[in-house]
Amino acid sequence: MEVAYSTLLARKTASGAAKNVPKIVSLGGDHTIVLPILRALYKKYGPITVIHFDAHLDTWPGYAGAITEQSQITHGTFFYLAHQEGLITNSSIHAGIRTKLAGPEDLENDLEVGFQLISADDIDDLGVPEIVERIRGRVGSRPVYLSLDIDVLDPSVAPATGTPEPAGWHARELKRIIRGLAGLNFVGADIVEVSPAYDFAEVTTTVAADLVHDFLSMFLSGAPQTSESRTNTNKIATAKDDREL
Ligand SMILES: [Mn+2]
Repeated sequence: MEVAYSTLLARKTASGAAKNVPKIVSLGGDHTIVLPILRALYKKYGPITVIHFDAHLDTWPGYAGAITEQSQITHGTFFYLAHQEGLITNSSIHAGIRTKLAGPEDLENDLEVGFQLISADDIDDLGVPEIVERIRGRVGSRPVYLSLDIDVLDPSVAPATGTPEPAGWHARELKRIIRGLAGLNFVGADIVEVSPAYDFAEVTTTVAADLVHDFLSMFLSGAPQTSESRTNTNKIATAKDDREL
């Protein structure tokens, strides 16, 4: 994964300008792929800031039952390992978290790894605009990698995943938050933990593909969504309502 990612990063973009580094969107699969991706991005950009959408922290320092060095590397530990290797900054942020904790030490460790935390319930208490502002304020203009575990969505919206957690976000809420992140200094993105074998009527794969479309639109547009463009969107919606009335 690391060699493949580094190889693609070294290629020119479609525009051909050497200074334009390709932005790669990876589809998975096990979330562990983020560790080699971060190793490759680090070589290009230095320490990376991460925006992480997930039900779980993925910052565990270890794994009960992991008895070899290799078995420590899992989809629950890769961010801890990335921190140990110095690949990520301490300005990262999780969103959509609603995991069961082993104890307060899980959160203490999470802070140590460099993450701030927005919980799934914050969608009700803070709302979409405040969540967007917190994420934008946290990462600033740093090179940022977007990692989206499909289990951030409620299992009724995205059932085909390995560790489903009830009471997650709806696709509409997640899409609004992601659109609000346009204009940040993204260096790559992924959508992971989609398991088509467990899907029903392609519900999960449809929403996953739709989110990837949003990533690509965001990468290509580059422009932040301003309050003016939000107002314009509202105007379009209002005009449509008037027509329907
Ligand atoms: Mn995950």
